[in-house]
Amino acid sequence: MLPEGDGSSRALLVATERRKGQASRSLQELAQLTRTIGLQPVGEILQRREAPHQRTFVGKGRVEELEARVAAGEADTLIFNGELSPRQAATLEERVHCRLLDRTEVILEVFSQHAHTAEGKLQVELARLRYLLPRLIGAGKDMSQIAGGRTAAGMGVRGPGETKLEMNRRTLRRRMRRLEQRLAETARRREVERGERQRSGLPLVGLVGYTNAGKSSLLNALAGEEVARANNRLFETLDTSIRRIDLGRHAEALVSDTVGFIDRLPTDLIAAFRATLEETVQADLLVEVLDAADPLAEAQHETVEEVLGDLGVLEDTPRLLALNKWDLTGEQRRRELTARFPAALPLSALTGLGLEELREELRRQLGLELVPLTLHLPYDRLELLSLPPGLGQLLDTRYEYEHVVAKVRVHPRMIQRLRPFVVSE
Ligand SMILES: Nc1nc2c(ncn2[C@@H]2O[C@H](COP(=O)(O)OP(=O)(O)OP(=O)(O)O)[C@@H](O)[C@H]2O)c(=O)[nH]1
Ligand SMILES: [Mg+2]
Repeated sequence: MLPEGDGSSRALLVATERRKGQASRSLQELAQLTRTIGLQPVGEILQRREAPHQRTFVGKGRVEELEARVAAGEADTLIFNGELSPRQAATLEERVHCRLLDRTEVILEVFSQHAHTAEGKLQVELARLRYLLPRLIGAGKDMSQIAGGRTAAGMGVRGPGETKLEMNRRTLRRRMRRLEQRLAETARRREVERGERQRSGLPLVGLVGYTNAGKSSLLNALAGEEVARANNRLFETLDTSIRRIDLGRHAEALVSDTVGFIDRLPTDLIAAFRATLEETVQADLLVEVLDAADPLAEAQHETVEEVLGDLGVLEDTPRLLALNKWDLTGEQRRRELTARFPAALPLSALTGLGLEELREELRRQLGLELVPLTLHLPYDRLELLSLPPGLGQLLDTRYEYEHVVAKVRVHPRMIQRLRPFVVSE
């Protein structure tokens, strides 16, 4: 494990960029991720080049600089803003004698610190092992260290031979199969729960968005109570929580909150979290929560689109864009965002601005606007008056000799069933 939050470990961030300024946002994000796992970013080494160097990520001169700065005690950890190939990791480990992490490992570490449920923990461990397997270079490590990531000092020193390495790989693969089986069991449980949800007849709205955009805050604001932990940390939420939400005018929907996305989300993580995310992407409608106060909101929107595409979200799933944290934006930025996203809803989970409009838009897009009807119901069909919650509402009844005159407001999908008894719409 990495040291917890004391900030005593000093990290140098290492990045390459093709054009000047291109990596600046991504480096800021890396610094934030670094602090999230309890390390202190103390400096950056940025090299302009077409692509990371094949063996050493940065060029020869920069590697020498890294060696010198580490030797001078400036930092005890190097964090690379990309994914180190097994070969790069091995070469760098021979050259620079300190702990090396790449962006993927940092994100994996954040995830593992934030995984609270059994399923979340299994998913993170599986993602870690998938990352580790091709990088295992066979020093005689015990499995607990291996599962902790390629972070233990001295790891990467070539081991006594292939046999030990093969044995480690086998053990790792066995553990991965075990994890996959257990995840498959939780997936079956989910399937059952999903069935129950479908029987409730309520539509499912999935909140998606970049990490820290305010998804959990929005769910809490809609629910009117704290149902999901919201925090100014990246990847605060890793599990899916679903709540029944009152959309006003007697309409209801289930709303789910889930793990946030980030630029270059490691593919192993997407794979491991597929079950959790699938729940969301099968929603009847997706609300993309965008942090309007972030100067790079547009880029984050692109990332979210990409990840949704990777997850196989259907083009025809209705989408709604919510420009959250509107309370933090200035006039100029508001104009820019409204011009760029004309159909989006400005809102603030914090102040409640725009929530009524969001509810109304959800009702409209989900077809939950209730339709008023007058019915003449025969006495042997009175059970039809027990309208499922969220799907209808009984306004008035008058008992007459041959039938009951009932005034109702119902969801469009109830109309078919009531059709034979409708006298006026
Ligand atoms: N000013 C302001 N702050 C907000 C608003 N919505 C959320 N925040 C803050 O933004 C931070 C992130 O909010 P979360 O709700 O945890 O974000 P999230 O999208 O669930 O993040 P992850 O679970 O990490 O992906 C918290 O500190 C919130 O208090 C808003 O409308 N206005
Ligand atoms: Mg959250």
